[in-house]
Amino acid sequence: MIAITRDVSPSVNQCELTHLQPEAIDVERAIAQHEEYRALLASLGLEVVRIPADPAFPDCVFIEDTAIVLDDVAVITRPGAPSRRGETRAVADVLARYRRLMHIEEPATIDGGDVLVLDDRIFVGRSQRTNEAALAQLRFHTRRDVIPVDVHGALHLKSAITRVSRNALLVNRDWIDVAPFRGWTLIDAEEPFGANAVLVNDVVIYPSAFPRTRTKLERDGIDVRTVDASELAKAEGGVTCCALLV
Ligand code: CIR
Repeated sequence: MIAITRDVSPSVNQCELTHLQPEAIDVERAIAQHEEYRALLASLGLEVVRIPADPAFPDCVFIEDTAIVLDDVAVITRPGAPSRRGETRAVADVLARYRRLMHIEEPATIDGGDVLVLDDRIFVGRSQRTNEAALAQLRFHTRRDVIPVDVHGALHLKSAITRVSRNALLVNRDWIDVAPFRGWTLIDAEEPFGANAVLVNDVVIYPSAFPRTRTKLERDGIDVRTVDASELAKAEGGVTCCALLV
C-alpha cells in the first residue's frame, strides 16, 4: 500500500475554518508532527510518497480532500471551499501513476473527507462542502452504490465516523444519523472530536488528544498507535485527512 502525503504549507495559518476560532498554528511544530505521522505510516509497511507544499494553498496538507481512491479508479474532487480548488492539480499528476482518473465537474463540489468507502459501498456526507450533484457524478464514475448521509455540526462525514476494524465503526452520533450504517458494530467516541481514525493493516492511527476513546478501542482488542496531531487540529484537520491510501 502507498500513502500519498503533502507537506504542510508555510501559509497554513491562512487555512479555512468552519467550526473553530482561529488559533496560531506553530508551523515548525506542525511539520514535526506531520513527519511523525509519516514515519508511523512507513513503520506500518507503507511506501510514503511526498508532494511538496504550495504556499498558494494553506490547506494543501489535507490531501484526503482532493481525491477518492478506489481499486480501479481515482476520482479527483472539486473541493467545496473555493480556496482549495487548485490543490487537486499536483495530486492528480501523482495519482495518474497509479490509477485511471475521473474528475468531478462544476456545479458539483465534494471533499474527500466526506467520503467513507466501506467495502463495495461508498457513504457520502451531505455537508457544507459536498452537494447532491457530486453524489450523482460519483455514482456515475465509480459504478458503486453511493449512499448519502446528512452531516450536521461537523466539517465532514469522516469527522463523525470512520472504520476501526473489519466490522466496527467509531462514531459521534451528535453529528450524523447512523441509520445508514445498520449491520456495523458502532463504537461511540468518548470525546466529540474523537471519531476520526485511520485503519491501516489492522492498526488504528489515532490522535493522542483523546485518551478515553483510545482506552475504549483498546478494550475492544484494537491495536491503536497514537500521534500528536494538535497543531493541524487547529486547522480542523484530523488523522484521515493527511494521506491518500492507494
Ligand atoms: C478545511 O477547512 O478545508 C481545512 N482547514 C481542514 C480540512 C480537513 N480535512 C479533512 O478532515 N478531510
